[in-house]
Amino acid sequence: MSTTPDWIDPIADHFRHKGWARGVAPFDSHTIASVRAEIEAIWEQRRNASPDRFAVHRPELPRLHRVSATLGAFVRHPVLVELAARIIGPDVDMLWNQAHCKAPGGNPLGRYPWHQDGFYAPVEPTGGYSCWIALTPTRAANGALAGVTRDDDRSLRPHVWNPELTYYVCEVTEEESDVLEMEPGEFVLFDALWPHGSGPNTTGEPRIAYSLSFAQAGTRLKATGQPYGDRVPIVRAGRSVDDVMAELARDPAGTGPGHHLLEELLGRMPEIGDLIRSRFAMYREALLAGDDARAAACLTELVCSAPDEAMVLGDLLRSRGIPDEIRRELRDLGNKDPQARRLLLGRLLELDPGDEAARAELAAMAAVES
Ligand SMILES: O=C(O)CCC(=O)C(=O)O
Repeated sequence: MSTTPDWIDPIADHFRHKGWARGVAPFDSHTIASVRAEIEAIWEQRRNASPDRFAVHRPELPRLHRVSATLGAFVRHPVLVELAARIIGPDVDMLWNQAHCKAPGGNPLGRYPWHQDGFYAPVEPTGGYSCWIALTPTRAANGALAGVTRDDDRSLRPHVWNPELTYYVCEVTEEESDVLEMEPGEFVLFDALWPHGSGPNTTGEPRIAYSLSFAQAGTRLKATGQPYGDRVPIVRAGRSVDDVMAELARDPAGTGPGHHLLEELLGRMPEIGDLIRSRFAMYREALLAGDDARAAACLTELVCSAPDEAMVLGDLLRSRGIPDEIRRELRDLGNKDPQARRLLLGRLLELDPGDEAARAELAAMAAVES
C-alpha cells in the first residue's frame, strides 16, 4: 500500500467532512456474486431456525467471518484494506460484520427505523466506520439504505425505545435525508453518528447487503473500557495483514509488524496459544510451498482465531455497555429465556456491581439450579 489508489481520495474526504460517504469501489463482480451466494446460503440454512418475527422479515446474520471461509477472507479484501488504512490509520481491526437481508413481501417489520449506531455501543477512540455494501440492486421500493445527507449536525440525537420495532429510534426529517439507491458492489461508509434507516421491501425479490465495521486496533467500549468486537486484524503498520504475515513466514526470525501481530494474538488469547502457533505453521508451510489459495485460507483461520463469545438475542453480550438499557432488555425478556436472562444479569453486575436486585435474582437462579 505504498500509493493511495485514485478512487479513495474523494470517498475519504467526504467521509472526513460529513461522517458518511458513498462510493463505487473496484470490487470485481465475481467477488460480489460469491459474497452474495454465500450469504444467501447461510440465510437459507437459518431461515427456519428462529421463531423471531424479525428473523423472517429482516434477518440479521452476524459474525459471518466465523462460519464462512469466503466471508472470512472477504474481510481482508484489498479494497477494504486500502480504505481502512487510508481513512482509519496504520492499525485497523474488523470489529463486527453482519448481512442485512430483507425478505420480499413488504411486511412493515422489514424496515429499520432511524437510528445512530453510536447510541448502541459507544466506543473510543472514534474514527471507525461501517462499510455497508449492496449485494443486490437497492431501491426505495426494496428498502434501500437511507440517511441524513443534507445536514452536517454531528451530534448524538435522543433515541426513544419503540417496543413494536424493538429498537431505539431517533428523529430524522424528510428534508434532511435521502434514499441512497445502489447497484451491487456500491457501498456507503458511515460513522457511529450517521442517522440512517431503511424501509420495507415491497418487491418480490430479496434485498441483501453486507455491513462490516472497522476501527482502530485497541478500540474499547466507553462504558467499561473493555476491548470491543471480534477484533480481526486487517492492517498493521500501514500494511495489509497478508503482507506483514507473508514477510514473517519468509523470515520467521524477523521482528517486523508480522512478528508483533503474532505476539499480539498470543498475548490476547493465551488460552489458545498452541492453536495460534499451529495455524501460523500451516500458513507458513502453504505459503512457502507456493500454494497461495491454501495460504490465504490458513491466514483467515489464523486471524479469525478468537474463541466464540456469548451472544444474547443476536448481539454480543459485551456490546452492552449501558446498565439502564440492559434493565430494559430484562424487562422485555421476562422469563422467556432463562439462559439469556442469566447472561444479561451477569453483564449488568459487571457494569453496575451495586445493583442488589440483579445480584439477588442471579443468586435465586443459582439456588433453584443446585
Ligand atoms: O440494511 C439496512 O437497511 C440497515 C442497516 C443498519 O441499520 C446498519 O447497518 O446499522
